[in-house]
Amino acid sequence: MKQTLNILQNTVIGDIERCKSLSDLSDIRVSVLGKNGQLTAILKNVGQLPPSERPIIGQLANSVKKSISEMLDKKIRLINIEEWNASLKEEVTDVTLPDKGFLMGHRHPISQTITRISESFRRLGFSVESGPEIETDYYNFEALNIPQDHPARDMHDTFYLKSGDLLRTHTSPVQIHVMKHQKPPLKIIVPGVVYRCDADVSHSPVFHQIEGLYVNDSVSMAELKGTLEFFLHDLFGDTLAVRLRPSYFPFTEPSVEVDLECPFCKSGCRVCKKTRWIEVMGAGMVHRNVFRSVGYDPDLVTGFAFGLGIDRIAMLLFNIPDIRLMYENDNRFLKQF
Ligand code: FA5
Repeated sequence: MKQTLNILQNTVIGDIERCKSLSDLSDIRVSVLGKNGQLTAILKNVGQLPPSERPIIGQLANSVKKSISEMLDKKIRLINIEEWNASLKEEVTDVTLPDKGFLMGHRHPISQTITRISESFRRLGFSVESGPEIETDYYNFEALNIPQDHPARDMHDTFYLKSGDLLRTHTSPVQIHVMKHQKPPLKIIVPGVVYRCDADVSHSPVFHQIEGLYVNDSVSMAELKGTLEFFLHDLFGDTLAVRLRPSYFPFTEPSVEVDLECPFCKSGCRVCKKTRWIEVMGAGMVHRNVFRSVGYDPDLVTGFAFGLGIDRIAMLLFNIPDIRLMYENDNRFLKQF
């Protein structure tokens, strides 16, 4: 048995040394050390030997097994290094080739528009505030001089929650949050998401507004007009005319709608619905009742507020024909910006 083991060890070690590939090494491992391998068979039969031989043969078989295993592992490492060196010699890297390019993501047109609008207002000294998207009836309506049963509530197709709260229908409630916690002078803009039960090419159930609020001791309508003209000219170029039309919002008095001369035509087109003007926002002087609801004395402070639809501005800036395109997450659309 001793001789058989010695012969097996010498033969196998010779085979391993001559081996040129990992798959041949794997074959050797299976035929010698595998479940039905030669050495495994010997080890299995050690128990059948006379008791005096068992420990000697057992020890010898285990040491043969150990040296074959070590030899196999050593040879595997050697072949791996040889293959690696050979591939390095064969594969030439041309460092002068141009790279494959880096796939950059795109900022959504709405995010780009918010940044541009915010930068414009920052230059006029406005700071950016935010507020909750889930609102109480009080902040969204009541404190803004829209009591229960006021017909203006119908203009906001509101999503109500089971709790009785609602998804804010405009960014104007943030006026109340900010005024309740800060004293004038105040000069803020509030970009944010708002919700209305409304959907067609120019109406989305989820859209974005920017609220603006300036409160001080003697703010005038002329300042409102100057501020909005500066902003719209900054965004669309100063060749386009801006006009204010009388309107109605319960939280401003007087109230106006602000129109921008159509950037796409001089005589009327599909975008301006042949009117040459595009309505871009609502605005006005803050109503005395709104000041009362936040604890300001309406005889001591005045202010203006405005609210514009960011999505509509983005449609104008980027020439996007349908508001819904901005919410469909279609990469072919988003890649263009
Ligand atoms: C308001 O929401 C007022 N809170 C704005 C305001 C603020 C007026 C402060 C005075 C003082 P209005 O409902 O008109 O107003 O909406 C303002 C703008 O949001 C609109 O001019 C329009 O550009 C945009 N808008 C309204 N509904 C939608 C909609 N469903 N999808 C996309 N944009 C919309």
